[in-house]
Amino acid sequence: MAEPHNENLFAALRAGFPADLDRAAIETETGLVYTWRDLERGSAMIANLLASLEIPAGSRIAAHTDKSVEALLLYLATLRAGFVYLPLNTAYQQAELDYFIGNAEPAVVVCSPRTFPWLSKLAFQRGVKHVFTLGDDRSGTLLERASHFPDTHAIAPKRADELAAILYTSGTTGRSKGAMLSHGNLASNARTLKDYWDWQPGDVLIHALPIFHVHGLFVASHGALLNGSTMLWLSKFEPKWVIERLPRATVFMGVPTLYVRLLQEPGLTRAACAGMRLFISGSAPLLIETFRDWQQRTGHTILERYGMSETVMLTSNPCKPQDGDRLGGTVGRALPGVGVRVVDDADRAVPVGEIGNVQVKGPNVFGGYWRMPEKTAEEFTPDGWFKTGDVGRFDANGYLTIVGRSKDLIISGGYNVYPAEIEGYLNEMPGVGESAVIGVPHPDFGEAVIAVVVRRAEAHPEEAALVAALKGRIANYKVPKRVFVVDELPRNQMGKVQKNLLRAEHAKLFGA
Ligand code: MCA
Ligand code: AMP
Repeated sequence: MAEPHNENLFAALRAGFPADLDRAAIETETGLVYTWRDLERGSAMIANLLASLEIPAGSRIAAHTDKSVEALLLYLATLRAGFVYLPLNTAYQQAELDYFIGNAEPAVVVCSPRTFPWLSKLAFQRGVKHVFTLGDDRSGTLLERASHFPDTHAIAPKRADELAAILYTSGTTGRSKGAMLSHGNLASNARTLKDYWDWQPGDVLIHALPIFHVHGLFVASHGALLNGSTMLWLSKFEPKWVIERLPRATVFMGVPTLYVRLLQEPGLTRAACAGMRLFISGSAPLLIETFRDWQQRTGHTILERYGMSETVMLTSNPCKPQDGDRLGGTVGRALPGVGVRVVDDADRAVPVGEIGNVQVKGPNVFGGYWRMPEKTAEEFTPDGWFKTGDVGRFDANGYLTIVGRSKDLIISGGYNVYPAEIEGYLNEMPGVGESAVIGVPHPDFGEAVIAVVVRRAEAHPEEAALVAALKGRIANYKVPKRVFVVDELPRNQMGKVQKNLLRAEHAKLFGA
């Protein structure tokens, strides 16, 4: 009898590896070259180690590790062993990690040797059985232990609807929700993008994004792996490193801040970009100025696309000329197989050109939030459309423009910050009565987080002290760049804080 088809995402990615496994798969900025065979063997050894732990099916493997090729191998190993990958931003601090580990209850935590002393304690207190370390220089117990295991491994059989990864996205009420993505969600989106973005046999990707969020982990890595394309792997975004690599590459993906910073480099020229095929931007709105400046400087038109942790990619500007033009200021059309509609508050489609709520449906849309059935139910319409919380409009050609958000969300340098979470921390600080956290335009980060706090009677909370106190508690990108202490917040007749007035007041804080 024929083996049932294995819908494990790793099987799909593995099928994209080239026939010659001795070719370069990944080159790092330190000059290390990993072949496809290295990815195959390395992920097998780690998968065998995970399988040997005798942890239950569906166990979460949490990774709070610096960006490295081995961290990517851990992801691939988790998939192939059939466990659930839980990536955690390295900027997260103790209180944030305590919540994620308490909520997700991973069986395994992998952390950097640097954070091991406190993170292992926190994990063991939360009932985690296994804590391994992984440094960015191939040090640590994960690789030491894995080196004793065989370098072949039969990919665990999975159905498309089985869980592959949980990505925490901050919640509107301040508590993060774990978006549950299945093997099918990720594989279908990866295949759609391979085709729509016209990945070519000789493509080479510059991988400059972190690998603990959708953009760097899924969109970028899956694209290259599925296409058998070499990745020029950067442990962090450094504009000069990217520019040095442009002549050898064909594809680059970045959040708008990366494009803004690259434009500041004199080395960004038409000649440097002559061999490039595609520049892709997403995760936050790309300013039309950046889109135009890029066209002028490089001769290339950035392809902007739109997605979410809950849905992976939803819309994209065209790649192939026959699919149409790339229109700056828009996020393009619904990807093939993905349903996107713009509706009013009663979930009725609004006419073309009118603004409404963006809702989506498709094989890429997640199954729900981890252990939050009520929250999940709230975010879907009765007929199964997911409410993105984004507000947009379609043009007559089906191009979507995101004009705002109904969710109270700030996107700073491509990272999401939920004001309610920061307000919660501020409100607990001595001398603070209440607070309002808002996003204001910022030339580098697109939006910057700032806070307006109301002092308690007789109290004199100071900006520097509040910022310092926050720095120890939350990821640095969430810490307000400025804190203003005031006597009261503007409110409407219903008593609701008028954040729009605060945004207007501080709109020019970081320049026009
Ligand atoms: C760093 N800092 C920031 C940010 N990043 N402040 C605000 N927003 C940020 N994003 C601050 C730090 O707090 C620190 O301040 C100082 O900058 C230097 O920190 P460092 O880590 O050295 O910064 P950097 O290396 O220059 O990082 C900037 C960056 C990074 C490269 C733009 O933020 C980044 O990689 N962003 C990409 C995020 C991403 O991949 N998003 C995709 C999400 P201090 O010294 O005062 O502490 S996936 C997604 O959204 C969806 C689904 C999608 O559609 O893709
Ligand atoms: P995340 O929670 O990290 O998954 O972020 C998803 C959110 O990022 C979306 O709901 C949008 O608000 C925003 N986003 C992603 N791509 C774009 C884009 N190209 N333009 C505007 N907003 C975007």
